[in-house]
Amino acid sequence: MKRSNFKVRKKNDRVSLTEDIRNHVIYSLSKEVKDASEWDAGKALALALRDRLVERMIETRDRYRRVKAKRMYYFSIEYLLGRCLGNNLCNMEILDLCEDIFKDLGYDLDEVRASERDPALGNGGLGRLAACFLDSLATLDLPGCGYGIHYEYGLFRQSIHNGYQKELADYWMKEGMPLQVARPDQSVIVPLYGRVESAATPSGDYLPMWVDWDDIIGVPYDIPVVGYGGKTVNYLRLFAARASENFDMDIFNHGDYIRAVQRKIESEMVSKVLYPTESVSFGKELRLVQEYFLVACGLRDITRRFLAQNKNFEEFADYVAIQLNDTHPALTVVELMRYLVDERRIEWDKAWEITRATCAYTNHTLLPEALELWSVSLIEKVLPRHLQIIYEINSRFLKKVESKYPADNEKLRRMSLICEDGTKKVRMANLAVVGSHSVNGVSELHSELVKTRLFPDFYEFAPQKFNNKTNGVTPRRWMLKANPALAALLTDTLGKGWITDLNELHKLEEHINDSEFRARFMEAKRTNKIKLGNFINSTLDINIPPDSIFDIQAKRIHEYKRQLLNVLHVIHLYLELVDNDVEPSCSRAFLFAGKAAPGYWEAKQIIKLIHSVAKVINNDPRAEGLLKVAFLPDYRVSLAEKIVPACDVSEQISTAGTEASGTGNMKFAMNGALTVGTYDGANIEMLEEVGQDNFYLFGLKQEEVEKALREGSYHPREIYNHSPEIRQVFTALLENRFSPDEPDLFRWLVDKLLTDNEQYMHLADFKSYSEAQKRIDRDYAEKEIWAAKAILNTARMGKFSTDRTMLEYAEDIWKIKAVK
Ligand code: 26W
Repeated sequence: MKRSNFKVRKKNDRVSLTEDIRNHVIYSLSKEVKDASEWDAGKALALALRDRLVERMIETRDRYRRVKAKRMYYFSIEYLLGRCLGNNLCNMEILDLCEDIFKDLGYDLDEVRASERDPALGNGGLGRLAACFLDSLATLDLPGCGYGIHYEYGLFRQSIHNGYQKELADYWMKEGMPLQVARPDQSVIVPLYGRVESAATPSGDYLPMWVDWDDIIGVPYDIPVVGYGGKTVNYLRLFAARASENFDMDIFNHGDYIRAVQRKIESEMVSKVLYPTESVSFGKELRLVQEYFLVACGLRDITRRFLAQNKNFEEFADYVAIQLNDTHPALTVVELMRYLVDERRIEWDKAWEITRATCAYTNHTLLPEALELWSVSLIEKVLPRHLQIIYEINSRFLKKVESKYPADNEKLRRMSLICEDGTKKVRMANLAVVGSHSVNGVSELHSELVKTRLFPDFYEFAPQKFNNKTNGVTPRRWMLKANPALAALLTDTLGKGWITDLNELHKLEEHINDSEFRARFMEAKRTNKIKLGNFINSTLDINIPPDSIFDIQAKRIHEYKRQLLNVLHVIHLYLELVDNDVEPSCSRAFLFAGKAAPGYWEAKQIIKLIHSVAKVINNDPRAEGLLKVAFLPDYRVSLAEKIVPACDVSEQISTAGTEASGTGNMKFAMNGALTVGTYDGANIEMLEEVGQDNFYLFGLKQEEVEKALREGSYHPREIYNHSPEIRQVFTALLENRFSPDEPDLFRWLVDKLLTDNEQYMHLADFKSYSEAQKRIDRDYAEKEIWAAKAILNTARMGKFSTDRTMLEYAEDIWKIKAVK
């Protein structure tokens, strides 16, 4: 490997940037400067930015190579990036300058930024977390890059018709993606299907041969990831599937050339579309192929890079760490074993040691229906050699278990990688646990439940593997970029340190009693509320007074997240007002946003319910100035950036023991919202930071939920019988007050919530939820008290920066170091 010492040449001053923008208009877009539209100028700016990012990416790579740095590769089937232009300019610290330059050229950079499509290559929390991690890794100069799939279609766009969700295709690259760099020269070949032929080495050892496989090409596209300050630029490498030029010779020889080509082209389906479901395992062949495609491309890329610097695979784990983002890339364990054993001819035990030292696994969900199982017959068809290896891993593992617990067949059955009830299936979570040296959950509570509820046998067997890494979010996107009004006040008050050391926010506490500071803080909030109010007014024609409480629940629609509990309470407030003449003491706007998985009927009905309730309340003059309800369609990162800064009350109301962590909760709180929330996920740790007085806690605790459901002692009908409030709400629903044209539309939900042992225990928490809401009304009415609480929330959110999270992973799991 030749040593190089690459120098960054492009400057970030006004003259150089303006010159480069002009040059790109001419040489990249082939236009005269006078003919360039605003959109052309935006594209030219993106290209000028890309020049700078690419230079720094090369410099960063050089720097890592010079010290032979150990690198971390984040394997994730999803990345929810959000818009890139503004974020990159922000991290390069040239956003204001570029706004100025655009003004001089007669354009509006804000409009250009607003026209960028969100790359939505993810569903929700897990994908967004991955994107925040990448930002922090680069900001901390840590050698860590992302690997994923270059989906042609991202998560569907949501449109609403008559209150119902409709899905639209998301062809996110319609206008191109100027920041990405294609790297066809680094393409890799991925084999699939075929069969295994047994053979033997000359010395008589078993030598399996994977033959007659079909192949797909993986073409990498790099998206530069710039850290704050612009020094380190890592990358997110996304692989697109391309047909190889090898035909299926059988078909070809039969003279059917077109069909042979067609077969090839179908292989490009692999990276066509992101699966839009986040809580059920689907068992579809295409998804399995996607998962393998990611793993195979990623590992080929990593081993090529490793071999360029080092030939000794015994040292592999000294240079490579792979983090499995949930079980979707769990085949990494098997593919790495196949590579080491079959291709590098390393003996099994050594290969196993290397594999386990390399891989680490993060679990992101407690819902049993979301745990991945793949049928043995499907794996055998798609990856015949891998199935053999899975069986071998399993039999060696079970021998170890058996020697520790002789004759405990039940235990063996539970810990096996193969589930034998019904058709045989591979348990991907067991595979990920067995093949990793570290297994972590994403909040304190979740990590405890990973040990006790999900993997108790594995925890008993190897307790040292299990650990917690509480999630975070990046303050660069979620404060600096999304909330310029607050960011300016923070920088004015504390200097710029908070941007890269969020614990600096603690110093705000000194200013809580300063009435001028309080006024400025609440003024920033008001600015953001007015902005969001205008947006809602112009898009939905709903008028929201800026002085009302902005109460927001924005997240995927799922029964466990209990949007229903929120709606029931809204209905309750409305009925109090119109039937019982009790006015709420504060005006409130209840805002909802979120997508439902296309096949999730209940979630789609919940969206309909919210719209139906909104229609009645917003059109009732008696509720004018007191209650408003709005559903903001097409929730995505760019919409979240508008919503989050404007929030007063953040709804984090999942049934205790169901939300692994939550990260929206953190975004809202750092921007000065107060949380009404259950004792669940990272809410608990947020509460610990801000204290009981600054968090509206309600509801059953996880142990209480678990106990009731285990014993079958939850009888919602008894609660209903004793609660005039709930009866009034249900009666209104059954009398079709919110569905006058569609009788019985919401009967299902009354029935469901009244069913014994209803899984998410909505009614059990109704009363304490409603009391927490009353406390909010009381506190909000005292402007000064509320301001102090809001400031304290921002001041105490330092822990929830992904900078902290990444440093913990780097030190405890990956053993990687910053390369400055
Ligand atoms: C197999 C289908 C499938 C797809 C995605 C099952 C499960 C998932 C994800 C694990 C769901 C997910 O996004 N989990 C969320 O991860 C966040 C980041 O750690 C947490 O903050 C959320 O609480 C958790 O729901």
